[in-house]
Amino acid sequence: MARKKISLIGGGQIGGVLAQLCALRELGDVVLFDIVEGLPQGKMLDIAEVGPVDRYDVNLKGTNSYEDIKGSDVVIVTAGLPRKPGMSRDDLIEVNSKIMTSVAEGIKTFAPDSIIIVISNPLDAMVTLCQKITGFPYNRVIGQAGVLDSARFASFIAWELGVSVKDVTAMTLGGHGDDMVPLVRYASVNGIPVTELLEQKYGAEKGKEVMEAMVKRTRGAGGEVVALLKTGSAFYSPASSAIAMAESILKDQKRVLPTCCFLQGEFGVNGFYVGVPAVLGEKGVENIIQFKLDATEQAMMDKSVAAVKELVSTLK
Ligand code: TXD
Repeated sequence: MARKKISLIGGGQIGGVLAQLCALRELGDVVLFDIVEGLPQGKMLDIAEVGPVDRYDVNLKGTNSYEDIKGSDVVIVTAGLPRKPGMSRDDLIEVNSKIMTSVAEGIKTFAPDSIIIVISNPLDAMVTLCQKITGFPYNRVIGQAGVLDSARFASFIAWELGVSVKDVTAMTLGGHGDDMVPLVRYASVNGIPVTELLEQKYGAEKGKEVMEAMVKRTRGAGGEVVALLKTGSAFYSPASSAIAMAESILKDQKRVLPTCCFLQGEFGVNGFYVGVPAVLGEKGVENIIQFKLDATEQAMMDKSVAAVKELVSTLK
């Protein structure tokens, strides 16, 4: 099997962790691109030099030239500014749109057959823009938000119930904003509904309140990290989340991961990028898994989609 190639556009906080994770998992050869001279070269040299300790053997290259991304199977984009305390993700749209425009042109020219995973914020708008400029088919341009938002939700549930995070499944749908939709009904501990476990622990009413608080914390979880860091946003968790998606694509694993996908009628949404469960394999999005939302969930989904629509409408 030919060795895979992953290119990372943006060599900042998330980009650096992405590169290290690609190396540790030997996903393939890795190129790290940034416009700042020396930054991607320095990070990749640093990661490469510890191969003998961590025992990975892949080619790692830092670059300021798009030529080097030629032949990429997967491209992950983190180029763009992160939030500062008090900012919403949407405040980043103007400056990050300009950056995304140049990035998408670079990918279109030099890696026309790649599958793109966008991480830059505001996520739903940046994926939309990236697809428009590259003109790639929708299945090959996707965004990372749901894997992380879901992991945060699952973490809070595990901590609350005192069980291993490994045994909790939970999922969020919708846009990557304050109106995201954590799916309470389907959150489980090895298949046992979390709602039932909370009711056992606290009684019906208090159980509901505790769940509501976890939903609220999930929605604000990115901001919670920003407020603590003060100088940027979360970077370990978005990197790991995007790597789970990239790995499923590179190894054709067909994992079902909440992914920001272009919808054409699914969940009642037409013509917008929104987070939904998708099968990720060698073709990118190979299937969108649909199921019936109840009235409350559908109302939350509609609200989240409305926010995405409004955000996307401000794209120039
Ligand atoms: O889950 C998610 N989707 C996210 C997204 C979770 C957390 C943060 N998320 C967003 O990712 C965040 O709001 C930012 O928009 C991106 C990247 O976050 P990161 O923390 O890595 O930001 P940095 O450290 O500032 O890195 C950005 C890099 C930096 O090195 C710049 O020099 C570079 O982007 N940059 C560019 N690279 C290529 N091309 C251009 N034009 C460019 N402009 C800046």
